[in-house]
Amino acid sequence: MIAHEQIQYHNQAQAPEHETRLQFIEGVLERKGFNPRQIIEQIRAFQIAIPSWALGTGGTRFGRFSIGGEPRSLEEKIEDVGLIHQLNRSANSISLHIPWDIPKDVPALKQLLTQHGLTIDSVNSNTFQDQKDQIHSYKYGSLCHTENAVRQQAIEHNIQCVEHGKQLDAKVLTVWLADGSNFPGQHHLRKAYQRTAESLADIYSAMPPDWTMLIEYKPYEPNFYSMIIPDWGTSYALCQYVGKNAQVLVDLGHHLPNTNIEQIVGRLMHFGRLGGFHFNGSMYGDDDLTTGSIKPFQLFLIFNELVDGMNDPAVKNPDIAWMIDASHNTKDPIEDLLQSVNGILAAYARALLVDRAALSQAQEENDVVQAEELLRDAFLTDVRPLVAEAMRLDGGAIDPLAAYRAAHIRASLIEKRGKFSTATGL
Ligand code: RM4
Ligand code: MN
Ligand code: MN
Repeated sequence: MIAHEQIQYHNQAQAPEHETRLQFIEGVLERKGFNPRQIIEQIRAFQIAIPSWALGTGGTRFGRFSIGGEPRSLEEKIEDVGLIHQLNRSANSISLHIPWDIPKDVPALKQLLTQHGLTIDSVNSNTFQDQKDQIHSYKYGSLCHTENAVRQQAIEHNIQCVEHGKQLDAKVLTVWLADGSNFPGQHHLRKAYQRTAESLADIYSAMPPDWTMLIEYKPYEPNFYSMIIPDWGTSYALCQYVGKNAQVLVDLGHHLPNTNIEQIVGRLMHFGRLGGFHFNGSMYGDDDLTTGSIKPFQLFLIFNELVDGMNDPAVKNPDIAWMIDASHNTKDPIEDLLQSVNGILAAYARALLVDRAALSQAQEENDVVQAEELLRDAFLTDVRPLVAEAMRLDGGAIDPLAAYRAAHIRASLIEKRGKFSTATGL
């Protein structure tokens, strides 16, 4: 935790510069016919979940370089997310991964969550690793496995995840499957799909009716010849097969290079099946980099599509669960998450600045240049003062990253938790 006074003290120093920049952008927007205060309110309302597994240092198969002071328990993970939320007021929930985050003292956890103003966003199952006490191995798959006993074990695990989630008032189960094959001929592709669909249907029917199942896709890794759910089309087909409370989850890093993700977003919203979003930054694939660090224009275009869909009364899409899904090999995880939240909110804010009526007219008239210019104009607007103001109004820091650094939080976490503490996760 950081003292409220510390944030206020920090904001006082930042205030003159912030005010100048804010007034300037407010003036620009007003002249264009926007209501800047309304946009700030929309930014304030946008909340992004933090995954419990992103609070420690991530590793690659070559090594792991610990930052120190990593959370050693679910309680400490909640404390870290609480700190992020205190600084930016935009991260009011946490996603759990089972078995990394099995809740033990439920009343105490609930109290801790309330104390930090947090809720549980979703529960994520893990059938991509074998656990110590596990009877059957997932080496050759989980929900798709040829042997019924292995499938049943994986189904049971997912149902257990729902049980853990219920204890903490979660209502979303996210299923990401590592299942797939590494060599041609290894899988009977159709049968493996059919077994997966049936297993997912069994999990779905065990979920309470007010729960949502999010089905995530990924084109490769850890399997490199075929993945059971490689793309949004497969996720969508599975959702339709299992039931109306199943939705597709788009993870930005789960696409092959140059995939048009904004078009996927548009399609899924059109079908009313876009239920969840995992933000990260990607250069080559599932790189799990800071959101917006590599392709900010693409992130803006994705938000442009999201905002358009969310504003259109003809679109019958459910509310979307927003989450960051990143892994930090190089940076302090908390700093990376603060950067990501700011990047996401900035992309959202820019998308709110698109003149939709003018864009629609340009599209109808096939005025290609005008349509593109309208998007570029919104994208090139410096919206950072709007994001900062949204955070400040909610009691957060004008510059959360600078406030975090000024308070020397990592040093105190290392002092408290030790140089070699390791968080469960990847
Ligand atoms: C996967 C995927 C899932 C996450 C795991 C840890 O690549 O993105 O969302 O649960 O990583
Ligand atoms: Mn993901
Ligand atoms: Mn991923």
